[in-house]
Amino acid sequence: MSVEQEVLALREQLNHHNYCYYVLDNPEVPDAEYDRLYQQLKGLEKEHPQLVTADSPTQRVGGAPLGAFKQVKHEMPMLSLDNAFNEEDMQSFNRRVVERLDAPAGEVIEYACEPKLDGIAISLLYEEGVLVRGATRGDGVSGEDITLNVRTIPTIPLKLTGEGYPVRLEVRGEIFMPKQGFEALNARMRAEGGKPFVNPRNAAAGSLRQLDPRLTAQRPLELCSYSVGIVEGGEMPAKHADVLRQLKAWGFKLNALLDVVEGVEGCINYYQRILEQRDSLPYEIDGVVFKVNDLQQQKRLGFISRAPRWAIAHKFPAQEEITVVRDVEFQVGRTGAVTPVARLEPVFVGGVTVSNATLHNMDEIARLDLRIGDSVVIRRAGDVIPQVVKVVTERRPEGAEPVEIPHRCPVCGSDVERVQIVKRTKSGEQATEGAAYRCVGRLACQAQVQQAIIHYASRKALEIDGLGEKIVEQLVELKLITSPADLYRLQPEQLIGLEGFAEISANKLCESIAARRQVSLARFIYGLGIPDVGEETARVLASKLGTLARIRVVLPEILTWLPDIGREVAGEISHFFEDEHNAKVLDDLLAQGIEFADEGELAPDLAGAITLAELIDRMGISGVAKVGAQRIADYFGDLESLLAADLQTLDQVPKLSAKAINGVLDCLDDAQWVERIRLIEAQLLAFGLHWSCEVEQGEQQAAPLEGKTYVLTGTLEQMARSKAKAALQQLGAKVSGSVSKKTDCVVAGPGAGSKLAKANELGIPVLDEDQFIELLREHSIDPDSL
Ligand code: D41
Repeated sequence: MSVEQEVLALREQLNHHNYCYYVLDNPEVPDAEYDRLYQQLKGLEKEHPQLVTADSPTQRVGGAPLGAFKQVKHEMPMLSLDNAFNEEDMQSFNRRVVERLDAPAGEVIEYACEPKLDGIAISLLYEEGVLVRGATRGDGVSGEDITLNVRTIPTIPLKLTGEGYPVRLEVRGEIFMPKQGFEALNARMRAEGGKPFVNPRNAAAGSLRQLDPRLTAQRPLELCSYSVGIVEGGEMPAKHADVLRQLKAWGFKLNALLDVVEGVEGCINYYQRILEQRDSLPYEIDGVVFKVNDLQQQKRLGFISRAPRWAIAHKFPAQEEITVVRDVEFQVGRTGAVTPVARLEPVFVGGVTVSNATLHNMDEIARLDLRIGDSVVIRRAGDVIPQVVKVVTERRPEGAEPVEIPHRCPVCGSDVERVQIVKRTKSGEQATEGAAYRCVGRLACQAQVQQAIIHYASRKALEIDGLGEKIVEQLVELKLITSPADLYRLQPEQLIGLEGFAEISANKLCESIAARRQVSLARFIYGLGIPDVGEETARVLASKLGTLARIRVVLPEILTWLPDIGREVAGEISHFFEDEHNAKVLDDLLAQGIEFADEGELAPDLAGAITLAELIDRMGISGVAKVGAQRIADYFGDLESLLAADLQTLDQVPKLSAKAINGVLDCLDDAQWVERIRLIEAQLLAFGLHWSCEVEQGEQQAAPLEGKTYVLTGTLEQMARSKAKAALQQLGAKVSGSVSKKTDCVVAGPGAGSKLAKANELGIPVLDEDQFIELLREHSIDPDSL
């Protein structure tokens, strides 16, 4: 096969796999196979640059960044869509269609139905099946040339597949960003200190407007085609839905919700069906579009001004509306977090009337530049809490007051303190998420007591039947309870007479509280309301550590061994249990007879996962990451040997960088650090764990020197030190860099110094080189073969 043929064959395969992946949602080969073919093609194209064509799958991202987009005039104007907002509008649309077509009485019109994606309308021009131009719809008459950007979108074919496509074909569609990609993009923007996008539509628009196509390529964009414009030198099907299906055969993704219905009833039915699915769809839609399916009929209907008479968009209730912020108030949560809430002029958005919206924290207010009296855009998508997405600064009234954090808690009057929220990214560096404020009032703060008890009694925690928010509010208000432990002391007489309580209901509540003295450890931990500890983390703590006693004392470093517990969460957990007030409440709860049905041992997988290398990795030694930690652990074998290390011994750790050696030495000099690591080891021992577990996992179980620790010192004359070490390891011995009580034997060559002296001092057996070689021979190792 010639190189040309090979290149063509690779392109054909890659295009085929792309089609299976993006259009059919059914990949034929694993990603690795695709990557292999792709790299192969890239390699050939590099060797033979004359064979590179614009429609090659390798050429999606290319071209120098532009200075500005060129204007392009659409050969056929891109029409706009009329809107219907209710059933009545739909009925009159249908009536107009029927009358214009002069359809015989009783004949129903066939409509194609599509979701109306919330994105950016574009035009794609294909000549001889090759994408030659992509442009925005603009005002429908002319738009911007965004060819380089649309080429980066994987669901847009650079070359049409199959056959029978017209010589010139213009495909029109909507470019959108799926919800998941949008959330991920915004998370990335926030982490990088950038301004997040208000909604997926703005994110799609912003991504397409990048002058550097390499930036567009990093954005999760997709295309959904909805019609064709220019068709020259070829035929298209006679029905709209079939046109879209034909486009699928040529390489465009077909929306799975496309349907064909009979008459306006069918349309109204479709509208309801899609509305119900709206929140669960992976992309945002703002309505559905109905089109007369028969293209012949479409032609007869024509259009008025810019909109076709044969199509209409039936809009869903808006998810964004404008309203006015009357005030900003501060709420106090169960952990004392003081968070701002916007009190709004009531507004109907996303299907409900909204009068409050969360503002998260003070940084969010600063980012929005929100003042009291401002007009704001409120967004309520799906079931999420309404958000303030932006301030309409143009409508700001004169003298609008900025929002200030109160110095005193609005509930209890205690001081409000500022705490920095620090989030760690995957790569380990810290990103400041912003400033949070906390009321220091604790027990004195009714809001905190109340929220803590509501949480304790809630369904996912202790699940105390009949103890709802309203009742807790009353009990706290009347000072009948000030902590979850007080619940168990409540007497029916205290309840009788409270709103909604008579004798029977009072007895019943006390009984259901008493019945919850027996609880699973996980529910109880969750119920404590430790910041950042949700159900899943509570389950992990309970199942891995087994007992409340261990959970109460576990060191944060050890917590980070547990799945999904990072340093912040570990810190929150330790902080919670160290707190005196929390300790009192906890003791009180236990004194009230709380019992755990399921306390047990430390999880065996946790015991197996804890290694010296991982401990070293967690000790924050500068210059030492995972690999370095492993090397240090392999060399020293136990903590005592590491703590006894000096520059000389560290220098012998294979491949340990100078920076890492210095980092270790600094730590060894730091009494606090040494104390900390000893404390951790002591706790691990108390939990019944020891480093020996990492050796037991090895394969050398039957090895003759298993469990023995050897130290090599001085110069060996008959073999290299590395070979001596390898031989010992082969026999199952650990080779350590320093002599301690745990050393079993020292091999000393000429020039041995302090280590030999120490061995003699501790009474440890010492072998010279000849005796060492004898030992190897005894165990069938030929020193000459090493
Ligand atoms: O999903 C959409 N946003 C969508 C937009 C759609 N499914 N169909 C559409 N059909 C048309 C006509 C009937 C004019 C071919 C459209 C649009 N137009 C459209 N999008 C933006 C302006 C017009």
